[in-house]
Amino acid sequence: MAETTPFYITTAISYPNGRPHIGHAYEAIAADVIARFQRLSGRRVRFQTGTDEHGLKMARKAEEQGRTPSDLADEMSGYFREMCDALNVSYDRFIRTSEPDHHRASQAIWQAMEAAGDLYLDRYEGWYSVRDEAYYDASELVEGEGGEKLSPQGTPVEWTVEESWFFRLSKYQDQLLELLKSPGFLEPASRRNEMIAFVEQGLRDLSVSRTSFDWGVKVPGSEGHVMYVWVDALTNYLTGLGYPDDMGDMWPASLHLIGKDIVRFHTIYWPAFLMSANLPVPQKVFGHGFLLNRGQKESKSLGNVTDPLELAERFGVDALRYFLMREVAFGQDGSYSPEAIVQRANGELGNAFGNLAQRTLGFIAKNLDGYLPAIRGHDAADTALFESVDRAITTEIPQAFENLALQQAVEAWLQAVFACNAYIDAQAPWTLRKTDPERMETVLATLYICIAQLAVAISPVIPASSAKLLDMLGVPEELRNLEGIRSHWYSPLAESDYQIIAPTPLFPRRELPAEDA
Ligand code: ME8
Repeated sequence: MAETTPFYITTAISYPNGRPHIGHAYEAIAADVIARFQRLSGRRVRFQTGTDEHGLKMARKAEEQGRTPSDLADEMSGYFREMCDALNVSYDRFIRTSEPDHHRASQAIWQAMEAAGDLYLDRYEGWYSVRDEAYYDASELVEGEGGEKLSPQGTPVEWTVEESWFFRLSKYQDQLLELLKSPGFLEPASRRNEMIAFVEQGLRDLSVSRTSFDWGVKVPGSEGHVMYVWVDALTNYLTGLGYPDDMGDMWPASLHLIGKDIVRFHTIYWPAFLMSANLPVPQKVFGHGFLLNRGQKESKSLGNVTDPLELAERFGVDALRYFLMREVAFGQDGSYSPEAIVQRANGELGNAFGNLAQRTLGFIAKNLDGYLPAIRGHDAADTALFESVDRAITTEIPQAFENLALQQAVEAWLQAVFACNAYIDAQAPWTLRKTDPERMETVLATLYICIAQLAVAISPVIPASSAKLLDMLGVPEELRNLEGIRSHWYSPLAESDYQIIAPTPLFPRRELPAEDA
């Protein structure tokens, strides 16, 4: 049955070598919006996020701070989880790769790759970037300003010579090319060409274990080797479903949502590991863009690193969520600033939607004692409004969400909100109150229905505010989904003795603090 189709969505798991930044918040929020939309459409959703705790980057950061990697991971991972909770990210599991079930899953996939004859012992000699936790071919390196060698991501690389297990990546070249070329696997399509070119130039086998440090998952039966951190990190997606035990029907994942810098790991290495272990590959990988602070990358040296929770506290969780989805074309890079957040929050959430709800509910509370208005026959203006809201909630918004065009989904919603505003101005219920009180009631009822529908449709983006509004409207929980809100729920509710109390503002006006004004 369509209602129970499973949908498994994951974010990247973050390196807890520092506190979360705005890019982490952006990815978690985007994934949450998609997960909530899928639940709203009646799908059975599983949503996983977490922290990627092994590897040299973590080991070195801990050493710098004179503590153990596990102590560093415990502290920092806690901040990532706190961030998700504070931003209302509705994950089913927050995974930490240091957990025992994850070690077990990683060792199991290793053994499956070994059984397939895809692992062999050799010696690695080449370049490694600790910041990216990635091996690079000499031909990929670029020159820095001081003549030093840098990875294509601009991070330092070091020459590494070590005994290592290798994975026969080269064996999967043709299968990977076919996968990368299959429509829908890697989106946005603009990221595809780069990956195809990388595979076409010939894949070299991948070093998949390290012997110079021990902070990682132990390679089964191979003393002194820990797995290359990306082998265990990628396996988190299986761990969360119970691998190597029965994973139910959630695998393959419907969507791995990740940033554009880690597409190679997810669309080349990961599918190859899965093919080797004889497991299906994910249905889709989406590489979103980067979020910039007033057009600049955030960095400690520039002193512009923003704490996402501070932004949420200043502007409101839903305002931040709304801004990020509304401002940035999903897939492309985007920029944020306090002014831009305040402008969208005040203009679109506060004035356009919040005021519409406030005026309508306030009017009902004041003039009808809070009793829901009766409908006494709709005219053409009402029908036209119903049609535009219906088009938005049945077609435009769901299609855009389904296609991961998150910004377009919000725009379609906003257009429908504008249509309601134009309607209330044209119908002027405050005038009808004196001239035609019956028509006034129909107008208010029309608005009431549309507002409830729009509150449900935008709930993936602003879940807490939508719920608060639906509570004030008195819309029962079971109707708060795309199917339910289109049913004929209004008349029974209007005939009940439900009474609206004076509404409280949903989106308090935000001012810019002096330092940002
Ligand atoms: O890459 N804007 O972890 P990570 C948007 N542990 N997204 C950003 C961003 C920015 N400014 N900066 C980073 C890792 N990201 C690995 C993943 S998955 C098996 C292992 C995104 O903490 C980045 O692209 O460096 C990635 O998707 C996520 O944040 C975590 O980055």
